[in-house]
Amino acid sequence: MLPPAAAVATALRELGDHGVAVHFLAGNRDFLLGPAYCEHAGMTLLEAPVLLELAGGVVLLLHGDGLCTDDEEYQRFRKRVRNPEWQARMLARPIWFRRLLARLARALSQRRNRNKPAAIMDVNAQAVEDCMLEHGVRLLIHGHTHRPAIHDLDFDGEPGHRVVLGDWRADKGSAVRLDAAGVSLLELLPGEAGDVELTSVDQRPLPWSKASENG
Ligand SMILES: [Mn+2]
Repeated sequence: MLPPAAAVATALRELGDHGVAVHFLAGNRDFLLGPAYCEHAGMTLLEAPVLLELAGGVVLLLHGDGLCTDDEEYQRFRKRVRNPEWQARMLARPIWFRRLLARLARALSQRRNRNKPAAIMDVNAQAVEDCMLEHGVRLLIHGHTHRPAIHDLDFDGEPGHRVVLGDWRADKGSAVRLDAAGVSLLELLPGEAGDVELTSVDQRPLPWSKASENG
């Protein structure tokens, strides 16, 4: 049997071979995943922030952890591990050492997070607004917080949305669909025929479309 990382790479490559363009945007746990693995998996490595031109507008993609600015302890950790020098030092260590360190960091973070109020672990509203204004976007898609929803925002009378993807479990996935009709938050559930059922759990017209005006 292949080790998990190789099995995932093989599955992603198969998906790519079926004509699905696969892109990877690092989060708070997989930030050491680099170009070699992406090439192996046949996917394109993205650098945050990602600005996508879609359906006549611009969408900002982020993992979301950088927006949780109330969690100062985590933001200090994030700054440290996103530093290229720290990453080079870490990648020079043997794999067993990195695995051990990752397990330790995960256990420590779980223990700390148990004592953190839920609001601290969510995105900070001001950080969201600042970030969207900085990039000149009215649609932001992120994950990380495991609170799937579409939030409505207001930019001087113009509508905006923050779409939050849910986490993936063995029995449930989360996705966002964006087309001319709007932006939809989808739930993926296993279907009876071994396929996948897509259900739209929330949707909005695109914030730059006529349909969303005065709405
Ligand atoms: Mn995350």
